[in-house]
Amino acid sequence: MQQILYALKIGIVCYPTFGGSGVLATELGMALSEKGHEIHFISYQPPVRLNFHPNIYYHEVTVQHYPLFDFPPYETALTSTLVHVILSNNLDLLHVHYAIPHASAAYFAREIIRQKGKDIPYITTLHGTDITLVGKDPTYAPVVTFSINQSDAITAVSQNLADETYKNFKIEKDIKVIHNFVDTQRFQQSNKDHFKKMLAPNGERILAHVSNFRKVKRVEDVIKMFEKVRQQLPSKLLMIGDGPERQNAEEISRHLSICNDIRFLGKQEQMDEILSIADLFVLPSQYESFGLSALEAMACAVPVISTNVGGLPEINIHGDTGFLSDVGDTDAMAQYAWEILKDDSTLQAYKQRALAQARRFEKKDIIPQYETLYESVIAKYA
Ligand code: GMT
Repeated sequence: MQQILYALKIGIVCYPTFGGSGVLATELGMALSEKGHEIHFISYQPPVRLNFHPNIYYHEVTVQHYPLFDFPPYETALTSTLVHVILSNNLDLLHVHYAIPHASAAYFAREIIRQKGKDIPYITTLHGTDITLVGKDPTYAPVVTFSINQSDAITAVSQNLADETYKNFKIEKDIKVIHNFVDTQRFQQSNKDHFKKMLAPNGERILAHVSNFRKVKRVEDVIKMFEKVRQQLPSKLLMIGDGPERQNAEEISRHLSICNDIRFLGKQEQMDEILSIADLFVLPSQYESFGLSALEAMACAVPVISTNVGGLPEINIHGDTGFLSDVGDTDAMAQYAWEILKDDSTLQAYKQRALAQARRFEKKDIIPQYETLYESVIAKYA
């Protein structure tokens, strides 16, 4: 990747778990560190995808427990950690991913630091449920609105999410759309034929789903559409990830007597290897601000069947890289799966187009957009 003119010291606040916002924040931090920036991750656990790099630091937020606290004050602990990290490392900028509670903690930290005679801007990147599900709930909305508006810059991971934010909150600033990205060097199709033969010994097609198995992902629909697909085509399904809906999905697959063709793999780190053996990726979500998992699948040359909601139409092109269907329409999803999987030459064409589309969201093209934004925000404080 192209090297930079001057290195910044950037604090990145994110969730450390398998959720898309944490994954994106971690990939961004690692890419920036490779370009020479000094990156300080601040979270309550090391982010799952975080690898060692000399330019990367990790600061853990520790919450003190006390018998009075039914709800330990994470936001206060995070704010205090931010103050310590900013001052002791002389950070130039904070970049928080997922508004709740990171944007309000950043706001509070900025104000505390200001009292000490130092200025530090913060940028908030909106990821999805911080706006569409959780953020607009009256329990959180006033604080979310205030802390987004106070940000020195706001970004959203898709045009749809920017539009939803304007619709649901009184936003007084410009929201810059910076799409999520994929590292096509790491996420690429590799030869894993030996795995494929073990999982699909008779040449069955392999479908895959990756998520955190929350309600919004509608994992039940993956099982329902798969039941229809396997009536037309010998096929297997890989269910990757874990979350509240996993048990329900397993029960449905037993009830439909198709559990022998479905593997629940739990949380996995070598996603590129698993995606390398997939023929089709299925993402039937109720809402998806972007669908990073679908983009990673496309980078491994896997076409996608997704719903037509949120930012999904910005990455999955109907009839080209896969298909879009209405939420819950598992008949249409199964029909579209047949369209893609019916013969090898059709499948190959979809695979090539999915890969070409993923290359439009290349890491090396998106990272400079963040760097330009950082520089413009810091320049305002100079
Ligand atoms: O619910 C999730 O999928 C996790 C969530 C998160 O913030 O951790 O993901 C959101 O951010 C991802 C990265 O920007 C997007 O790719 C996902 O589409 C988005 N999820 C939703 O909007 C439901």
